[in-house]
Amino acid sequence: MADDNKTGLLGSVRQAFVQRKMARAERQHLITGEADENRINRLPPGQRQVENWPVLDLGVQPSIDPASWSSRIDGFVLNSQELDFAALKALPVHEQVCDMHCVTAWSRFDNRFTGVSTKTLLDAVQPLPSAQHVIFHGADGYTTNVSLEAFSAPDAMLAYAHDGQPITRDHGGPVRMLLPQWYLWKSAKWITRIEFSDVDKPGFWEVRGYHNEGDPWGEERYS
Ligand SMILES: Nc1nc2c(c(=O)[nH]1)N[C@H]1C(S)=C(S)[C@@H](COP(=O)(O)O)O[C@H]1N2
Ligand SMILES: [Mo]
Repeated sequence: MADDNKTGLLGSVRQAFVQRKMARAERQHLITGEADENRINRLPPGQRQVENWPVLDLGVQPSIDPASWSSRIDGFVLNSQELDFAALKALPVHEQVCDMHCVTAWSRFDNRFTGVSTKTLLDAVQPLPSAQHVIFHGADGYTTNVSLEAFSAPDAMLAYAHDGQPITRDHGGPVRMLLPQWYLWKSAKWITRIEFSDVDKPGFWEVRGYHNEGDPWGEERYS
C-alpha cells in the first residue's frame, strides 16, 4: 500500500473499510456501462438520490477551531500563501447551489454552499505555467489530486458553509474543498494544504484503484 506512514494515517484508518473499497474497485462495482456524457439525466448512471447527507472518511475526524484553521497554498506558484479563517472570510464570497455525487452511489441535490471560488485563489497565488496539477491535503492525512483545469472550474470552491450553516466537523469543517463536477472523494475535507505541482500525484484513493479523474457521468469510478 501507499506510504501513509509519513502522515501517521496508517494504523488509524479503518483497514477493513479500505480493503472493501479496493475489492469493489477490482470488480468494477456499480458500473452500468451506460455513461451519460451529455448529462441528459440529472442523476448520473448508477446513482440514487438521498435526502440526508452521509458522512464518508477514513474514520479520523480532526477537530479544528475556525480560529486555529489555516491552509497553505503553495508549490508551483508565484505567491505562496498561508490563508487563515479571517483572511478567507475577507475574500469575495462565492455561493452556489449544486448536486453532489459520491462514488458509493448516493447523490444529494440542491446543496447551497458558501465560500470562496478557486478562481479567487488562482488570482492570489498565480500558478506558474508548469503547474498543471493540484493536490489537496486534509488534516487527517488524506490527499487527492485534480488537474489544474478541474481546479479552475467555475463551480470549484473552498467551502465554509452549507445551507447557510457552518460546515460541521464530520463534513470537513471548518473549511473543505468542493468540486461538484467530480465524485466527492475529490473534495478534500479539513483542507490544510493546496499544493500546485508540475507532476501529478495520485492521492489516497487514486493509488487504491479509484479513477484519476472521477467524472460521475462518465462512470469514472475506478482506474
Ligand atoms: N480529508 C478527507 N477528505 C475527504 C475524505 C477523507 O477521508 N478525508 N473522504 C472523501 C470521500 S471518499 C468522500 S465520499 C467525501 C465525503 O464527504 P462527506 O463526508 O461530507 O459526505 O469526502 C472526501 N474527502
Ligand atoms: Mo467516497
